[in-house]
Amino acid sequence: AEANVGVVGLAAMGASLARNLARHGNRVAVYNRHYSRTEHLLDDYGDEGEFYPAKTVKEFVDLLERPRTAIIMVKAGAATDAVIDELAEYMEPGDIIVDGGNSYFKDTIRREKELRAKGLHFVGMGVSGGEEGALLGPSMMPGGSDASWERLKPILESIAAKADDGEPCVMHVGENGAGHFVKMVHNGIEYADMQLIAESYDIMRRGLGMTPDEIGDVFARWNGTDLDSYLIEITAEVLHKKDPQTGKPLVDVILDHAGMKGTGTWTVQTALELGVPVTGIAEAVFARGLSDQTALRDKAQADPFEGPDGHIELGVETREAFIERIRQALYASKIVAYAQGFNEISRAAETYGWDIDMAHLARIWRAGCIIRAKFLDRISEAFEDGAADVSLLFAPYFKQGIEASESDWRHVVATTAEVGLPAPVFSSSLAYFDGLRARRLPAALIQGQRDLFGAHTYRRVDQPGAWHILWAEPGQREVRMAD
Ligand code: NBP
Repeated sequence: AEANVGVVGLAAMGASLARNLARHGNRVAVYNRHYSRTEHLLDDYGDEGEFYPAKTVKEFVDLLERPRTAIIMVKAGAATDAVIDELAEYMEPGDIIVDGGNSYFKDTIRREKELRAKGLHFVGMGVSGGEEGALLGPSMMPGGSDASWERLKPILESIAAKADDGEPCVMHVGENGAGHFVKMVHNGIEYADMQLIAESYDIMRRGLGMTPDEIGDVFARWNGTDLDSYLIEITAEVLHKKDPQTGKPLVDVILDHAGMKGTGTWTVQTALELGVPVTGIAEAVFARGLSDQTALRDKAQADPFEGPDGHIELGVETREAFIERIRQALYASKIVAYAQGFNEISRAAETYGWDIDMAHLARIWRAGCIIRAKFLDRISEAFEDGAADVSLLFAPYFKQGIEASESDWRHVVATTAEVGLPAPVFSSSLAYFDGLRARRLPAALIQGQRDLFGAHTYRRVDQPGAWHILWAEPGQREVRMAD
């Protein structure tokens, strides 16, 4: 046995991760179902470090020092199960299998249980940062036993992205599915963040009639504010890019249908199961869905509805002043989206018995991953203080931020509604915020309706117990149904 770690699956992600491991002094066994990928890796990058190629799974397992550590980077779902089964056949108690793919966390919980019964450690690890991150330093979120973390820690810390203060962007998130869960929510937050940026762009483009270049300049400037983040930075780059074929702004020749691979949908489905409102993420997923409803959108063009055309009349206000309002609206909505995402993680931690250090989690998203942003430092501080225990929105830094942005946020949402520009995450985030602020919600009326049509009972503000009106009886008496 020569290798201290192995990688199975050498497509974009696995090959990059294997190279990253080898570049950091690891002796890396590599295996891929089709050997050609293994050959390519060795031909092109074999001199970057010590690689040990294997043609079969058995050969791969034999190459690993005991106790063995194998990282799987294959397509999520059935392919991952197939690879795990093959590895488990040759591995021995105490060995570690790490799944670094985008697996659904419930699959991870199941697999961990099955492999634990065989004495193997199974670690579900979220890996963020795409191909470049995997090569140069990803943010990694492993979930599994303490014993497996102890052995993985030095290997993973050596290849992780480093935050500005030098801290490696990897932590032991919790047991079994915890790592894949937080990676899923990370992606959900990413959806909301991207949609908010897209809405800001649309307001400037269609609402204010600005060019992609001008808007790119605005985003580049915003990157020097509280919004400083990778996504804002790449937005400026995309908006400044010209189409190599026509010379037009690239954004104008890209078809306006957004794709998705499923983690956003999982985030929302899971939030519904857990009963946590993640309105920002949900609206972002639905906005991508609407963009891809070809028949519906074609029909709306062929048979258009009357209505305003999206143009914003500024009146006495300068364009610069309105752009600043958009920035404030983006910032406030972004805080709401992050707060909701962290709420989903807290609820899952309670439900699945994970002990997740939220302050640390925010810190490992500061580099390597797609949602890396300056304000994650602030999020981390908020959780450290305990100020964000109920919601990030109550941590003084964010509470003050939202209050300072609030009037601009309302103005932008009201204006977009008036001129007919869709801003689903801006507006739903504001509705969530106002729902939170309300002393009384119309939920009381809903309980009344539910009691009338389904005898679902209601609770009273002044007395304990569950109450019901005998709606169909003469006199419509109120009865106490239970305590
Ligand atoms: P893909 O998701 O495209 O998967 C391709 C790999 O899976 C190849 O190595 C392929 O082997 C292998 N594979 C398949 Br498909 N079926 C298999 C089977 N039944 N048995 C053995 N191997 C099988 O690769 P990727 O884009 O590198 O992503 C890898 C994982 O990382 C995925 O779970 C992905 O969701 C996740 N991820 C991707 C990104 C990203 O930016 N791309 C970011 C973060 C996480 P073959 O070569 O023999 O066909």
